[in-house]
Amino acid sequence: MHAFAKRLALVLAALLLCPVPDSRTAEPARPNVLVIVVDDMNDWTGFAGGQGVTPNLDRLAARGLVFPSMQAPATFCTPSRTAFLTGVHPATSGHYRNQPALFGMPEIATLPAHFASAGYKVLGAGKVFHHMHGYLDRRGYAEYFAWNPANREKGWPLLPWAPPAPTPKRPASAIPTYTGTPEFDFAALDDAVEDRMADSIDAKWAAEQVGRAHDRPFMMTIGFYAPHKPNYVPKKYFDLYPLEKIRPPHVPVNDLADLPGDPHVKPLCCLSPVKSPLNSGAWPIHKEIVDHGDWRVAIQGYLAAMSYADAQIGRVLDALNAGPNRDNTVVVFLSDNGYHLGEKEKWAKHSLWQRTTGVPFIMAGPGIRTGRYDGVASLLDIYPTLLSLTHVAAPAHHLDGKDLRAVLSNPAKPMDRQVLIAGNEGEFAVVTDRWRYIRYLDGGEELYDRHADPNEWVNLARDPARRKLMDGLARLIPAHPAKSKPDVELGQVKLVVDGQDFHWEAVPEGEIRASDTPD
Ligand SMILES: [Ca+2]
Ligand SMILES: [Ca+2]
Repeated sequence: MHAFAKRLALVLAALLLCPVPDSRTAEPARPNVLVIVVDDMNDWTGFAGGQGVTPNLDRLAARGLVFPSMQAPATFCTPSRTAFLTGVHPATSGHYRNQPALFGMPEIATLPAHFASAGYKVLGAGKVFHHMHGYLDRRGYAEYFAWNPANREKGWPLLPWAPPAPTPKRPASAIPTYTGTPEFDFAALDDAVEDRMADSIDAKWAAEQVGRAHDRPFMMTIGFYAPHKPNYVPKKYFDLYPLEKIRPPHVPVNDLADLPGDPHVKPLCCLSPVKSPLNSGAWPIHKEIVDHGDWRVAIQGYLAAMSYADAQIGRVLDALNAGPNRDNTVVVFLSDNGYHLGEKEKWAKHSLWQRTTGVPFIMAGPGIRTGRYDGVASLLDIYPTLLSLTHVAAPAHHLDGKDLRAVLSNPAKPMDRQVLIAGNEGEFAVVTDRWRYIRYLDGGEELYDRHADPNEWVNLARDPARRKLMDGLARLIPAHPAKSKPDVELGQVKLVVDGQDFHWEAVPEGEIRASDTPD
């Protein structure tokens, strides 16, 4: 070959190997994705104007878009997580309760699995899927950080409230002894133990990963257990909240009188099979807490854990911002559900009210405006929105959420959404920018004007003039929602543990076993 032609060929080959970005023809650069999930964090965060001391989240909020009206698609931990990780609504999948994620639909490409198949290096740590044996769907992960062998085999990477994590002698507070709810506990630990705590260890690992260069775009999913109860966190976080400065929420006398049925007799959510006093029922727990003078004490433990979670998130965000991925990483921050601290005389979550279904949510990064978007949106929207931001093609299965890309670039323009939220099987809420409509299994209804009554104190459902409005909202509730996936389907899907890895496999027809999963 002529020397010039040879050089030209070499140059052309080099150009092919290292294409020069061209706005007309080049594939758009794919940003990294960092998904940060917290457990049971409500909107008492600092950036939402609450009492929580959350400086790291506040900084993320200042450089991103905050969604004050973001809604969880379900009121329990597992279905909310399953929904955002699959893009499939509980009314489509039948995942309403805390069954292991993805039972009955192992063919669904989860967000991590789909991004892995699109070429992303997918990393994970902590509680992203729900915990417990086999709840963690490992498909797609290049690495899932789980250093404790026993917990790894159980699909629960590291328990935050059991050894080797530092814990106090339980119960540590007076509340479990009079409420009978052992999980409802809190204690200030020695500040020196912070680095030995589960969320801290996961944060350290995640920080190392997001702070260094990778050979391809990465997706990091990092989940923190805090502020889920029990709240065992270092004393310095308790010290942020002197008891005398804590302001319990206002709970109007007789707020429950306008609920359908008698909430002090029948459990909330009517035919709910959930009988835990934390979940609903006759609300004895709130009265006991107030009678014992422990309202501020119980709030203090929760807020301390919120600040501890914020500090761990800060470790990850600081590493991201100090490293090579700072300008090319989309950050998504979410909680799987909110939390009652006495509102509606209730503690914990599982209700179809704003206090449970409203979740803190921030997106930040390239292509995302700063400020706030006040319209209603759903955690289901995460999957299609991340596809849009990363130019990853859609998976084979139908996604029930909406792409929020238009909102991210122009938050002033409302989407006018109607969002469906699943409670217990057959119980739903429909939330729009203006209204919240709730319908229970026995036909009981609630209607709240979210503009005039953001605390949802005045149930308008008994006003005949609202009938047409409620009928219109009820039309979003599917006539035939998917039946709940029963736990007995354990035998249809097998958990395969392989070294540090484990995944689900469908058991071939005719080989249905009772269960491959020891307790
Ligand atoms: Ca949760
Ligand atoms: Ca009321």
